[in-house]
Amino acid sequence: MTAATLPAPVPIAEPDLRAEYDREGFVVVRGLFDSSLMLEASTEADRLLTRYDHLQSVKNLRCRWQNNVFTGECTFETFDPVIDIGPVCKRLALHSRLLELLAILYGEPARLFKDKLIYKPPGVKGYGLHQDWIAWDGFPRSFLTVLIPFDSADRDNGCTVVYPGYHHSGPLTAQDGKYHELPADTVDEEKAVPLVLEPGDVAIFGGFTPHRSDPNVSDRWRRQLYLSYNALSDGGDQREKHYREFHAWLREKYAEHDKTDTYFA
Ligand SMILES: O=C(O)CCC(=O)C(=O)O
Repeated sequence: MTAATLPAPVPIAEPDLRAEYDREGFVVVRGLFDSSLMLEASTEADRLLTRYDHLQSVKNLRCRWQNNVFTGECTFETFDPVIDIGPVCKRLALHSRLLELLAILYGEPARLFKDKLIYKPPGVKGYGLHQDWIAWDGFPRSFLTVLIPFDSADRDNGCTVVYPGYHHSGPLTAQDGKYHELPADTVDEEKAVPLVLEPGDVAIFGGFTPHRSDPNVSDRWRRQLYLSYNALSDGGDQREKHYREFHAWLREKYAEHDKTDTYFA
């Protein structure tokens, strides 16, 4: 497809979108990115797995692992961060259409805070109910996350599920700087919104929006880029500081389990 034949940009009704995000704690925008860019992203995700297989170690702080719910096998799941090894992921993170969308939601420019590529292969476990905001000194209250699917995401392959409205209550667990899962009865399951997405779509949810995901019980992967941002006036550029703090926090957590030979590469 040539640039001339690309579909017209999806019209974004600014006041409506911002009002919806403020009210619900999340929004979905369909067709933000064209199929050729999403194909490039998909190809890069595959290439990263083979090109950087030497990085896939349980000692490497860049990598996250999850158990396979059928076999129990500890399985590579995530690169966090990813934009320093994935130029297409970086282009997506800084893409003008995405930054324009975020500026509508914030009413000011956004700054990239964190970036991870979750592969979620078949069989891999999901995530318990939680909010992303964590009570670390200066952690931005404007934190939000953009989901960019590289594969179709649905209930069977364990799409992320959000619970609208609860973000108005702010943090729902102790503000002690630790990660806490939320008890399941914190939310009304009837309000669950599965983020069923196609490549090109994006979903955006705030740091106080409870969310979770089921295991991937399909035979398909659910590769998805998770990009987090803060509003410019809420701390400016903090990505480097965030990863310094995040690595220190991970090292402490691993040391509690006598794992002290970790590194970042
Ligand atoms: O993979 C998912 O669906 C959710 C991931 C998530 O919530 C997280 O990384 O904090």
